[in-house]
Amino acid sequence: VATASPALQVGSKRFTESYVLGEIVTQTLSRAGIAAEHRQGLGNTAILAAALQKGQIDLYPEYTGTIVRELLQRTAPADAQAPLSQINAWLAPLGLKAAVPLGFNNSYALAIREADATRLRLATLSDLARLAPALKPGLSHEFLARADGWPALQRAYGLKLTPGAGLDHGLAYAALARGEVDLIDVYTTDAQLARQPVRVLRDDLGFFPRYDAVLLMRTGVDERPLQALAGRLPEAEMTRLNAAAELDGRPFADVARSFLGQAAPTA
Ligand code: PBE
Repeated sequence: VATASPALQVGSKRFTESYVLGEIVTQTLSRAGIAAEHRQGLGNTAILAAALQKGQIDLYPEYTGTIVRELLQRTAPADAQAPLSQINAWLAPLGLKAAVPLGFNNSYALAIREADATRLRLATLSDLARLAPALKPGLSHEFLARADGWPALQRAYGLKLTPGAGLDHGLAYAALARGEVDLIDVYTTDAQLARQPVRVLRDDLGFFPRYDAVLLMRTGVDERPLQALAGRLPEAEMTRLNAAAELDGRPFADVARSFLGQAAPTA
């Protein structure tokens, strides 16, 4: 049996935004006088959720739709709209709770090169199904496998495309720009969306749930020192922080520090 670590263990997934948020959470705890360590980029959602339930980490940044569809495996359409109180009622038997809604939604979406979108007149995911263009999808590993990912999306829209091998999300935009693939899954707060000529196809059937960013934690963790972060990250602000880390190459800790510097003076 492992002894409880004195410092709170903050986890993050392996993509830019998760690292940035993990740093913001860790620094917020430290500034409140609570010992905290950031276990960076531990893996995908399944790995983080398992680490949390085993007590290897105490909290990590997560998204409501991911909790409902992937962790809780709730597939009913209405469940995607569940308020945090309902999500917490479902999480309680697992010894978990979600708190501190950060203020933005980061959804999955599919995107193609702007030139293809114009040439093929594609604006929505229904267009993609109806026109059945010969596009080669290059989708991220997690999206290919998730309950709210490719297989269910393909069924919902009747998409007749066959994805190739999974790729790392961090490399998807470059692969799209080079023409190695024609269709990628994106995260709507990705910094690259504003820097590259890509078109995000509208989810006209409303397949994707909301993915509001929250902090997922073990029930015993006190969220009060983190409450100051609630609503502090509108979507544009999160995208700006993602750009600082990913496009300007600033270290995650620096990005978090300058964000927190605005509101929370160092103790
Ligand atoms: N998301 C959208 C995913 C990745 C893209 C943020 C909801 C997640 O980490 O669950």
